[in-house]
Amino acid sequence: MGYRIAVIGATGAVGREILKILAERDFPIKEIVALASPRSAGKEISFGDKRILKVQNLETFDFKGWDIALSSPGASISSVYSPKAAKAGCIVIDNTSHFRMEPDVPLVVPEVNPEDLKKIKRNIVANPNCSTIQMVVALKPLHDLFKIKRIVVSTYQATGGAGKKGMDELYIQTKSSLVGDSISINNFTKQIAFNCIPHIDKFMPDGSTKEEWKMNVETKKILDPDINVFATCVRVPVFIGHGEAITIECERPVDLAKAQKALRNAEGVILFDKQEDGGYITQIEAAGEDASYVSRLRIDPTVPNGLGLWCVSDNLRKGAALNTVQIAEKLIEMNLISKR
Ligand code: A2P
Ligand code: 11C
Repeated sequence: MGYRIAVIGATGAVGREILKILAERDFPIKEIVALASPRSAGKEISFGDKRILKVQNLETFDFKGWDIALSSPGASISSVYSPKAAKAGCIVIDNTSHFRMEPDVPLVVPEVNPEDLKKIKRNIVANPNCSTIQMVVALKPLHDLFKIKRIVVSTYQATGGAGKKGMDELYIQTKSSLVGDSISINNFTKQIAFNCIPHIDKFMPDGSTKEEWKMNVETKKILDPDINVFATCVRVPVFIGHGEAITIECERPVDLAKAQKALRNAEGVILFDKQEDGGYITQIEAAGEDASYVSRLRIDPTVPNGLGLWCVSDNLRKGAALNTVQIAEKLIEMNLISKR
């Protein structure tokens, strides 16, 4: 017994991770289908250790009778196919930026705002941006204690955030530069191998980027509309795992010991903060793991009630695929979806 699950964008970096996580967590599946572009139709991809799925063409797929679609094909494709699946009665958990800020679409991180799932109206739930997810998971316990009013964050984001093609570009450029071949730039605006690029997503009229804008508006929708976020988002030559240097200013006095205790007890967070050489978590260690890791927690004495921390997480897992699967699990747990 279980659900009929469609994975949209199954051949991509996030889609493959979704298949892996569904198998790992023994998600209750009655039937599963992998969907991608016509280019991939007929290709075989693995699901768990034992099963192979034949990829089907999203464009011609009929969602009638399917219970849940876990969707990561990019925003423009989602804008067409997520409403189509939702209209056919399938609950879509959409991983793209397309629906996130629509008022009748819940934007959910299960450890932070699961109750928002009750507001589901159009059969669509949005999964937040990866850089927002790991930050709100880490900050929720601190917000409950001290009431955050402002966040300043600088991100160190992996190329995996730009999909498989982003990781391929880092690999190819690194190899080319080590053997002295010419470097070609296709997916980023500058060379990413041995470099950092302070630009993710398109530019907005105020000079910020859409990735930075997303961190502000999504945090407001998920955690608290009164919190203001000033973000600087940077692409770094890492395959998987986003790092974030976060500073918060709070309304109430900050107590370091209370903050440590709350983070130790928080769902989805691992506090690893030895305040010694190597006593912190980096991207390499977070890759393949589920938690939002917090290290370098310390008082910021330059503002009233300030606290600084380093947060790192696997952007393809908690930042995307895992959060998507956890939303599906929460919908089931909260009886918001029924088995056919
Ligand atoms: P495909 O592999 O057939 O192009 P990533 O973010 O890693 O680049 O992955 C994007 C995912 O979205 C892939 O599975 C890709 O499938 C899928 N995709 C891209 N364009 C389309 C489309 N026009 N219709 C359906 N799926 C698409
Ligand atoms: C990146 N955060 O690292 C982006 C990827 O809004 O879903 C996810 C974009 C999004 O490039």
